[in-house]
Amino acid sequence: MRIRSTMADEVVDGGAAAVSAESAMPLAESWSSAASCDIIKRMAATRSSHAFQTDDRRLTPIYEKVLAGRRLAADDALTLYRTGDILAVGWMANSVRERMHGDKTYFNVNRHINPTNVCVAACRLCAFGRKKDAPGAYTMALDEAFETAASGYSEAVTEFHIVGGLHPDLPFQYFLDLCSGLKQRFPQVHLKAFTMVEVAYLSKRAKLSIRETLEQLKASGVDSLPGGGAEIFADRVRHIICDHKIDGDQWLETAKLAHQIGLKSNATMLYGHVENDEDRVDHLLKLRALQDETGGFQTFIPLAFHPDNTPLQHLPKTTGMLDIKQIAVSRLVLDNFPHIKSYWQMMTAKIAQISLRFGADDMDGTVIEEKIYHDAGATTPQGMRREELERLIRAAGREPIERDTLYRPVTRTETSVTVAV
Ligand code: V47
Repeated sequence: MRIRSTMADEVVDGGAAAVSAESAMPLAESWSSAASCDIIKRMAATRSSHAFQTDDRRLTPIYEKVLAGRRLAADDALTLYRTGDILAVGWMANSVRERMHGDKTYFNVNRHINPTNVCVAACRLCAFGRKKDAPGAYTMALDEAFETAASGYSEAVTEFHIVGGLHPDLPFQYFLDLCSGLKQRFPQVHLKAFTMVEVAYLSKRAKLSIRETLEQLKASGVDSLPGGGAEIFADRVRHIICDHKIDGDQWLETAKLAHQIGLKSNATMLYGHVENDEDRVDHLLKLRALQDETGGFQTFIPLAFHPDNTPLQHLPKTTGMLDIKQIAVSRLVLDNFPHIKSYWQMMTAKIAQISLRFGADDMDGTVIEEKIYHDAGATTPQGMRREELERLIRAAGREPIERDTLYRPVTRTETSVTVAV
């Protein structure tokens, strides 16, 4: 089959001139001058890039769907995972990314607060959680949590990212007081707090429904929820990596209730352990179906498994190829998710930077004090200055945009921080 990109190379001076995703469509047999003018106009209006090419014939129908803005099916997603042609998959993901966001690349200035690492769940994937009396177990008194929040504040943080273990004794009131206390002290900071797993656990401890739990958290100051705890929805995998957590359906149901009461959330997928391609596709399609229903997800964040110091430390680390492929497949399959985040803390800054041309439009934040990955062997720094993040984004040919948690642009001057509403 001929692809119009070949023709486009003929109509533009210098064969290196490029075609955008929009202009590279199947070649019509007759080529009118009006049509070619239209193409040239569109080419001028869009960024130049090289033409789509692949030796893997299985990718051609997927390419056609992507260009036409048609939804990919489970089989398409499997093919994307199984092809060796990472550049062709990246080309398609990048074309979608540029269609949605142009060069814009988002980051925020945030601080992580992990109030406790005490956790009843003992997930095999985790190096962070501790039993109550184990060495290294900690639980912050509320004042300590407020001090922790304040200690990164000189960076003019716009978000507190708050997650922790499932503590068997801390009362629900502790979490409500934590949020209301933070809001009182830092009224302009967005609280992105508690995974679906924590919400479900708190509801049990408080003997409230999930909806009531979410409503009380919202009333205490929670503005949105992070995407953690999703792991892989398939039961077979969950039994191995996180047996005592809520199951996939409960995670999705909790997210749905959060969205219904007006709380946005993110979604994650932990990959690179014992899951297979079918499990990953199943996970992505379940998220896509819920997003069709609620529209409440903002960002999808694929998380590469870090095995060090976990009971699964015999497993190898993910490769750069898989990390990049996962970003690209996520962008292509999750057509209704506004953002795909390449979390630099977990991917490394170098892979995260490259992924900005493979489908990602967000790098997460400056992040003060990350613990979960560093306990599991991450060797990235625990935080990055805003200037450095901006430099990495610019060096990828993208435009850095500081955002708040709801993706509103943040403008800074020497003396003020303004969020466009
Ligand atoms: O749910 C735990 C994962 C998640 C390991 O919403 C591990 O903006 C790799 O969800 N190797 C918590 N991953 C982090 C998280 C997150 C991170 C950044 C941004 C956002 C967001 C959310 O970390 C857990 C689990 O899936 N995790 N242990 C590990 N050894």
